[in-house]
Amino acid sequence: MSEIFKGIPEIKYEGPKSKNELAFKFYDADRVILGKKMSEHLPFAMAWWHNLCANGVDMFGRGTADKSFGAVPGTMEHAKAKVDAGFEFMKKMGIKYFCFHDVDLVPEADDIKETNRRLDEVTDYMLVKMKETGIKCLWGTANMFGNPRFMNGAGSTNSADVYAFAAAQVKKALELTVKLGGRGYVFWGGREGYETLLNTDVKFEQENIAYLMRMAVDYGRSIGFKGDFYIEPKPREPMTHQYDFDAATAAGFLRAHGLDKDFKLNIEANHATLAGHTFEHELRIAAINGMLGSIDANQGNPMLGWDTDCFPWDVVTATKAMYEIIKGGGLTGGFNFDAKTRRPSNTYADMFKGYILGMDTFALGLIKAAEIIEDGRLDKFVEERYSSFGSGIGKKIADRKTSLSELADYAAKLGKPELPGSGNEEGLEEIVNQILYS
Ligand code: XUL
Ligand code: CO
Repeated sequence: MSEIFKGIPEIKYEGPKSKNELAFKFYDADRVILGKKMSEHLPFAMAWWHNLCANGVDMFGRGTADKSFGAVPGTMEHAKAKVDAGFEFMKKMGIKYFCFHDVDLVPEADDIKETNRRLDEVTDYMLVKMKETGIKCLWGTANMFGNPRFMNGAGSTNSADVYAFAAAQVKKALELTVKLGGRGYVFWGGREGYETLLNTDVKFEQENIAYLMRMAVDYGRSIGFKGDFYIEPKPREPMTHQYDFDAATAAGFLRAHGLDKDFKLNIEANHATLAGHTFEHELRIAAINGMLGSIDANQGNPMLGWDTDCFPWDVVTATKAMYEIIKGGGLTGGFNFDAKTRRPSNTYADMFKGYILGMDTFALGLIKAAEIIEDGRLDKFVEERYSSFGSGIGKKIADRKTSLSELADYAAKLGKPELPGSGNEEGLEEIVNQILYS
């Protein structure tokens, strides 16, 4: 097999002063931060769909990037060329994981039996490459939104036949994930949502989605899948109302349907901002629910109201995110770059630059988050902020050892409480800036 990304070397760490665009300035895989190597804190993954399939096509024009990798698109030869390209790319980047949808791997045939045969063939080839390189699978998923049959959803469809097809795809994608040793299995809502209540039975649709997930857990466990299942929340796009709106909604859904032991969340930055939240908010909500699973690392464009899947370059957000992840006990998954280069960034070198940017951004975020934690001033402030719950009536509340009557008597004796103290937001932001920029 000949080299595909000719002229692009293995990407090395050269340090913050380097002017080499094809080098890391901050991601130094073996550097130890808070007792762990950077590469262990940051298990980065390549998204098969954006990196190897997306060619820049949008609703106004054709693709700008050539992702044929020397083969004719739509053929099995092309499917294998993508494998060659993907493994060469990951090796040169020092990326240890990949994520995939079933239909990212092979052209879908009219008959599902033939699609599955193609999937078997390509994953045999991938396994060889995985053995050669030591690269692993972070998670797999089934694309249950692209094909027209899913126009009304998959688990939430009005058609029993389409539901059966969705189930068949989940079954196969789970088998492939197990075959490739994947750490996780993702359900992104796809078209699981609705456009208008005038034609929709929301309760029935949500219960059907939960049943599909339950069957997936039962089948997955029966074939030896030991990893986590993930819901990837998103509030809108493609449907006007997506059922997995945000982390809190997804956590509630999982609990309501008894799925919370097997599922965690895959939090995507751009989905968080579409929901009107920050990335760090979604991570905190996942963490406090015991559902901090995996990350789809990207960012939105604040000028645009849709899912732009930009490579992450906002270091402040990455710092806040890494702060939440470390404080939340880390991920069971990793950092999948669900991100694509901009349409005019259409060269092979741009593919590498996108990942260098994303990896350096999270490396900086990790370095700075560790400094904030080691500095300790934020923690100390928060601890003091709630200190009234450490003794007296506050301790009784914290220990759940009081009652409305006792609290009412206490309040009556007090007459009037003092104001609860400054939140010191500006002071804390100054501390974060001081650590970020010194
Ligand atoms: C769509 C999205 C998906 C999922 C996997 O917004 O994020 O790519 O990550 O289906
Ligand atoms: Co995603």
